[in-house]
Amino acid sequence: MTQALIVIDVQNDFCPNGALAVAQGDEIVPGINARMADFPAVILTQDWHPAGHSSFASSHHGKAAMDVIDMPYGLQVLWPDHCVQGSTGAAFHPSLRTDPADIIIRKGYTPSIDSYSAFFENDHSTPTGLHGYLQTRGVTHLTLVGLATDFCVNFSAVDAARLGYRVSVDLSLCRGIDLNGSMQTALDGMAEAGVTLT
Ligand code: VGL
Ligand code: ZN
Repeated sequence: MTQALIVIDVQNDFCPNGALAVAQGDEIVPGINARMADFPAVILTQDWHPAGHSSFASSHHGKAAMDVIDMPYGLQVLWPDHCVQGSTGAAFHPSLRTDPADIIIRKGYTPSIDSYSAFFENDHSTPTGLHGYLQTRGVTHLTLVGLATDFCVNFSAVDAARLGYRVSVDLSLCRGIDLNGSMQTALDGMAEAGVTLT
């Protein structure tokens, strides 16, 4: 059994004053830093969109942030412009320790598809490569922490459980957006998928 810590999207745009700020998103940074030493493998993910990405409300005429539209791969929430490649908003929170990371997985770079999950884009079929990486390293058990609980942490945890990993989400080191009840839906969905919530 090999354990990995997967730190989801602890980036400036998801922290207070960021473009898609998650309340108290920065509070979890010291606790995440402290946990890194407990794991033989540490993986960071980074939301990494090209300018004009299709998940941005600004890319759709007449649409506003938090509107929901139908995309070829299903429903998509439209977000404020965030985590644009190379921007300060896309950078990791300045206090997050990045040196212990073995690999940084970027996602959301395909212009026409969003990617909440660290494993697959939102079409649920285009892989990010993380599964192959974990398999070749023999990782079987995952602990997920980060932002946002109800979007990227949730989608990553459910995909990981479906791929056969033993998955736990440390909710004390996550913070959520909670859009129209999305937090409860996410907690129920993770539990249903067999994710351990601690
Ligand atoms: C996320 C919305 C859009 C997240 C990323 O990291 O949870 N949410 N892009
Ligand atoms: Zn995004």
